[in-house]
This record gives sequence, structure tokens and C-alpha cells, in this order.
Amino acid sequence: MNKIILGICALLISTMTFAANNNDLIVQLKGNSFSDLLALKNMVPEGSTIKSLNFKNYVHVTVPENRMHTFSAGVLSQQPEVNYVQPNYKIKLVNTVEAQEQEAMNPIKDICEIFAPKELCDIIGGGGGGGPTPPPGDTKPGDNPDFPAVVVNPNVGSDPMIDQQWGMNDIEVSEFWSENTKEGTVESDLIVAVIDTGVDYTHEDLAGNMWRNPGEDGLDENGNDKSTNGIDDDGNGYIDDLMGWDFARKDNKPFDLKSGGPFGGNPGHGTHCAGNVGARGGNGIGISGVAQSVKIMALRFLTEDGQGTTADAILSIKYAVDNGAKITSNSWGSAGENPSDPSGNKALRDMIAYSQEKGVLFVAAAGNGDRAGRGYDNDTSRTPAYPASYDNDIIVSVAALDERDNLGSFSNWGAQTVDLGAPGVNVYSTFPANKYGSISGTSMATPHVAGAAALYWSKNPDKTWVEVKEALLSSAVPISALTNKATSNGKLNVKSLMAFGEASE
Ligand SMILES: [Ca+2]
Ligand SMILES: [Ca+2]
Ligand SMILES: [Ca+2]
Repeated sequence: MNKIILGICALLISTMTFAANNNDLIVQLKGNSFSDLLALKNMVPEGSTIKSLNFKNYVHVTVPENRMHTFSAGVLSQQPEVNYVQPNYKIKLVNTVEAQEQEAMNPIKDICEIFAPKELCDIIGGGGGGGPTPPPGDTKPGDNPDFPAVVVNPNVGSDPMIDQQWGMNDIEVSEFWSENTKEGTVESDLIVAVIDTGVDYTHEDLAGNMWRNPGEDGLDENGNDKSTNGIDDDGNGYIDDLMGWDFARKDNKPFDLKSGGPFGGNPGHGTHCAGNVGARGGNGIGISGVAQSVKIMALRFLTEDGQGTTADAILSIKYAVDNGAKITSNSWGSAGENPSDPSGNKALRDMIAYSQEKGVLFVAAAGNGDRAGRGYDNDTSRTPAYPASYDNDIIVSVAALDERDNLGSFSNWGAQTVDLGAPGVNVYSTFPANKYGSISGTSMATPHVAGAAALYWSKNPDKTWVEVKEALLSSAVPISALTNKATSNGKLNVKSLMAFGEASE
């Protein structure tokens, strides 16, 4: 009886997966020979596009809408050459869509404070004038600035806006800096990939800490700039990828395009995250990241509307892992997966397993709650935040805390699935066009942990990812707000992190 019910359930789930008759799919072939691809080509309608994801025989298949009546994803999945078929699940900037949905239900100011610059919230919340106002200075495709020349970072001392960064005091990293700066700022070549909406790589407080791909930097044999010569100088499959790649627009300029204001758009999310990972410290400008001299690799796969796809997330993570990043900071979530289907979004899970195989730490936002903006338990929810809640060990899932050690009202938690808390309410950081401002979210907590991991790993380069994760969690300071709500029961503390393991042996 039970077996029969289970069987029916399984059938329903596999049918449901394709119920929308999705024309945007990720297909895993059993082989990757020419004949396998040819076989796939013959299985999909004429006019379909097939693009390799350069990973475990995965390909991205798009079937033209007007040919969908001749196509069945379910039938495709049964073909002998095909191992697995799944939708190319949509991916969102953590917050954006939820915020749109909240708009009708919550006081506008409350919503605004979750994700919009504070000064903008004040304008909106001030009332009187209709709907949300787009922020000034929207940037559009085509506005991507050229790469800056190599920036020499002056060591002139304090960062003038440091007092706005309550979180840096809270995690006791500033104490580490002051000890550290006696000997001058330690330069680190450790690479953190910010996989997001892009980064304003020209920002005055970020440009000096941007990763520069050594294979695309400098002059080629003809005396031309390798980053603009139109040649894939390092043969990594990407032309002129000096600072990363834009997988959404498929070009070499992963610039953070702003658009649409707080409701549904990107307020400069990736640039804000990058600032907390590693805005240049001690340069007399702006703020400081947790890691003051890290290398930030910019990988853009979320558009200015805050939207992306699983296929582009996979390509982004693969790029980070294959091009030298040790840590990825992931403030985004995938949507539409069925938690009762253990193979849901197998392609993304496989990619994160690859990150683990290569020892690249995957720091992820625990998620910003339900449609009403209330945080929930990722352990028990029917819609846990992904990828933060996948069971890959390499994932460090981060909840958001406020200045008084409370869990942000929007922040998800999970005794099994969330690892620790970090500053995520009213977090001050960099915005595009040399601007700065505060926003809130588990998106903002995540880069604090990524930056802390970078500091620790820079100091202890021989540690494995297992040891780095253990150090992060073991050194977390217990707080009541996270008791039985995170695997560490605590919050990030850089001072004890940097001291971790020093007393023993
Ligand atoms: Ca290249
Ligand atoms: Ca080139
Ligand atoms: Ca600075």
C-alpha cells in the first residue's frame, strides 16, 4: 500500500516538474561525444538552441515557443542518450521579488528598510507622493565603463566612513586591523568571487582590490592591451576577461547596472556585497571591507532586474572555481524547486559539489523570509532557501543580525541548515558611482562571512576548506537569538576566528 502511494507520488512529482511544459531546460547527456550531441539535436525541435555548460555533459536547451506543441521534456528524459532533464530554474537576487509581493501588504517604509538605501527609504517613507520613485542614476546596458588602469593603493590610514559600519565593530575585525596595521596592511592575493549583479569595478574604494586576471592583463606580443585585444590570451574560453565575466549579457564587463528602484530592480546589490567583502581598507577613502586587501572577482549573472537562471549560475561558479577563487559569496536564491524531489536542480547541486571537490568555499545567504517578509525555518519549511539549504558540506549558510544581536525579522534560520549569523540589518557599504549607503538582508550578512574566511585563509594558506569552515563555526560567539537556530548557535567573530587554533599544538 505504502509502496503504491509512494510510486504515485513519484510519478506526480516527475509529471509536475514538466507540467508547465517548460521550453528552457538543462539536460545531462550520458556522453559528450559528437554523436551524443547529434542525437540530442535530433531529439529536440528544429530551431532549438543547445549550449554546453562545459560541465559533466550538461547542456542548456531552449526550444522555440512555437515548436513546443511538438515537444515533450518528459519524453526527452526517457531517451537512452539522456541521463537527466530539469527546468532551467529561475534565480533571483535575494529579496527582489519578495519585496514586490510585499508591497501591497506592508507599510512601504518597512519593506524599504529591508533592501533599499536608507536615504531612499526616507524619501519614500516620507509619504505624500504616490508610488516608489526610481533611484537616481539608473544605469543601462551600454553604460559599462572601461576597466580602470592598475590602481596603486595608498596606505594613508583610516577610512573616513568607518563609523557608519557598526558591523565591523560587532565582529571585532577592526581590532584585528589595528593590530595588523602596525606593520602596514598585509597584501593578500586570495580571490573572493562575488557572484551577483556585477560590481562597479571603477568604484574609488573597490578598484584597487579588484582581481585582475594575469592572463588578460598587460600587453600582448604585438604591444596591444590584452584586456581589449579581442583575443582569449589565457585560453580559458573567455575573451578579454580581465576582472571576471558577465554571464547575463555575455560580455567581459561584469559592471553592476542599476535599475528600477527598490521594487523589483537592482539597487547596486553586487557592489554593496563586494564592499563588505573587501572594500580597500586604510586608503583614506570610504569604508573598509572585512578583508582589507583581498582580490574581488566580479561574476555577473543577475540582471539589472535582479533575475538570472540556473544555467548562468552554473557557468559563474565554474568560472570562479577554474580561475583561482578560493571563496564565492552568493547572495541569491533559486526558485521553483520542489523540496520533496531530492534531485531537484541536480545541475546546480552537482556544480556546488564540484566547488567542494576543488575546495572552494561556498558562502550563501540563508534567505529573507516569506512573502510577508517574515523569516522562517529552512529546516522545516516546504520552501527552504536554495542553494543555502542544499546539503553540500562546502556551503556556509548565513543569517542576518542587527546591532543588538537580534535576528533580522526577515532572516531565515535553521538548526541544521543555517551555520552562523553576521551583520545584516542597516549595513553600510559601497554603491555604484562612488556612492555609499545602507541596506539590509541576509545578502549583506553573507559577504561579511566571505570576507572573514578570506582573512583567515590569507593568514593560514595551508588550511583546507574543512578547516576554514570549522574555524568559522567554532569561533562563532553564541547568542540567544541563534540558540538552536544555527549549527554554531552563534555569530561571526573575527577576533576569535583569527586566534582559532593558535593555542593548541
Ligand atoms: Ca580569457
Ligand atoms: Ca585578451
Ligand atoms: Ca577604504
